[in-house]
Amino acid sequence: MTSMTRRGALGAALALAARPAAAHDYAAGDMAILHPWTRAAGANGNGAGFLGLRNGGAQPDRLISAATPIARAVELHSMERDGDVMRMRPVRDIQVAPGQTVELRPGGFHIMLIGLTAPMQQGARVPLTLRFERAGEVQVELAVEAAGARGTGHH
Ligand SMILES: [Cu+2]
Repeated sequence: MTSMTRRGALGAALALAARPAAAHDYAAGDMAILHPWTRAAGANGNGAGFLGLRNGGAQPDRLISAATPIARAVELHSMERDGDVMRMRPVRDIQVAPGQTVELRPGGFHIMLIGLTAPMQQGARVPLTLRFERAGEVQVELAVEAAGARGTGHH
């Protein structure tokens, strides 16, 4: 039952494929979500979602979870240098102070997509639900960039 539901959502996601990788932004309450993107990846691997979070409100807010139908699990991660290696660690939340913009980007905070149930192909869009403590829930789409992309040049 669950896998059928998942497949249905995935079909809808892939139908949105092949749009140009233009900047695209979303809003939830006072929180702006700036150009969500990810890298092309094969099924059964892992992926990472990147985006900007701009808190235009007067209160602090935090990203507390994310979900997508195309991964078995989703975690919020930080990445820090530990000697010669970069290590990822799950974090409980990603805080955004009033007036602040926090960038989730390669080498830093990211949304870890664990166990992809389908490939993410360059040019496609992948649905992602973000949940904020104050701003609530918002549905966005990750634009799938090339496998080795370091950024999109939009920020
Ligand atoms: Cu990670």
